[in-house]
Amino acid sequence: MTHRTAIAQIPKADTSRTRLDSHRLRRDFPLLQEALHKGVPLAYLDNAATTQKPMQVIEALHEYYTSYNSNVHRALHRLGEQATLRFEEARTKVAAFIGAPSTRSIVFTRGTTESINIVAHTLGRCRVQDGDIIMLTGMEHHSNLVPWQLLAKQRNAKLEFIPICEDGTLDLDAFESMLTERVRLVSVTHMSNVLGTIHPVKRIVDSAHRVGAKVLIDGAQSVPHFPIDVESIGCDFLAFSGHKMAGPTGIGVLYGKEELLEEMPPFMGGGEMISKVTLESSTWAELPYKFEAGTPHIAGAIGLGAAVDYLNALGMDCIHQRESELTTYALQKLGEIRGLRILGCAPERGGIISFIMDAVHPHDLSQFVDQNGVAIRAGHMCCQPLMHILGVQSVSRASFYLYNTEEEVDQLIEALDQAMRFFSNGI
Ligand code: 7TS
Repeated sequence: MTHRTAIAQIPKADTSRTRLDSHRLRRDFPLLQEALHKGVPLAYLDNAATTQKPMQVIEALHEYYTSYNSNVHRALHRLGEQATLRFEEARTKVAAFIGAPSTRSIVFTRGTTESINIVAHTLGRCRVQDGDIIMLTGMEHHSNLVPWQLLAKQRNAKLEFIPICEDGTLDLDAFESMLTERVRLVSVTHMSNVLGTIHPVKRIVDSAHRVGAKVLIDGAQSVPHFPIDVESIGCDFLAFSGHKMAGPTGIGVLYGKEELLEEMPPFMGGGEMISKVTLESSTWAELPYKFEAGTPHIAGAIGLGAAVDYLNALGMDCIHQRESELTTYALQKLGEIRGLRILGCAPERGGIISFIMDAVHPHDLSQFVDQNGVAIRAGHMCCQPLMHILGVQSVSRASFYLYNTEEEVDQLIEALDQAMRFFSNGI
């Protein structure tokens, strides 16, 4: 049996930390080479929903299934050993990527949603009591709201919300004045998937810790786009998804401080998460396996490891810088369209821009620009409470990743112009 060791060419590290060449990087992404709609090139601007995958990731998945497909942590044969090795290597890469002190604090999950649910079901059960407070914001994705609603109902706890300022930032002075010893948990998004606001999570963590609250950061929109170091942020938990960072769907991560993961009961019972089982009771496996019942998404984890390699080789700071440039360009161009309103104008923001156009419903707009090869998202973005706060039913959203270009922004602007003309004349 032979194994290819170099699964795909890893992009060269950009040691000079100069500007990323998005045009060149696009060649790594097969789907971006496709032309949709009668030869019109695809401008994929729905990266907050999911990103495209580079060949390096696709080949890692292919190699697993064709060269060493096997279950992990059980087989003594060579295939099983290789699968286990690659699976655990991926965990090590993920730990290093977010600055986690140990692989024991990295739990593989299905994604951000599952990661948050694990904490709500386990830490929630241990720590949240009658009358306690769980603090969120009004701009959370439903994934970081509904699990806490369920927990609050079960434990007779209260949800409170950090107020949002006009510009889309959080009112942190108000937050600090709301903190009491009843606040058991604070769970906030690092970057809003609607407004693009990047929140100062370190300040939030430090303030919450002063009253003994634990903090979960929803990193679904931050981990893929800029460098994150959990030790310097000091958060207790970080949740994120592989598919938003050039990795496969169905794999995600829960980072947790070891002492908290130790304290928490298991989320699901089954194989792999136990140490000893009798007919009456069981003891639990070591971290992180206590939280990984059943056969995990082996290919997904290995693919995520390949995605981490890919992003590291480009440099997360370079990715952030490139996306900031593109966002500035897009904000300026969109700002020039009459009858278009951009939602949120926080000084610290990432590559997500939501907007509404006077003359066009977001759903119609999304379908119209799709005819011009432009993929944007329309709807409530799984943030219905934020829509209510903003006084809108739904929005249109363009969101960027490392392979997007100024030309694609121009394609969007041209399509929006055409839509504006079409719908103002046509209605
Ligand atoms: N949290 C945030 C901030 C998100 O943006 C999303 C997904 C999730 C949690 C859930 O992630 P999942 O991988 O578990 O589904 N956001 C979006 C979006 O904005 N458009 O589609 C999915």
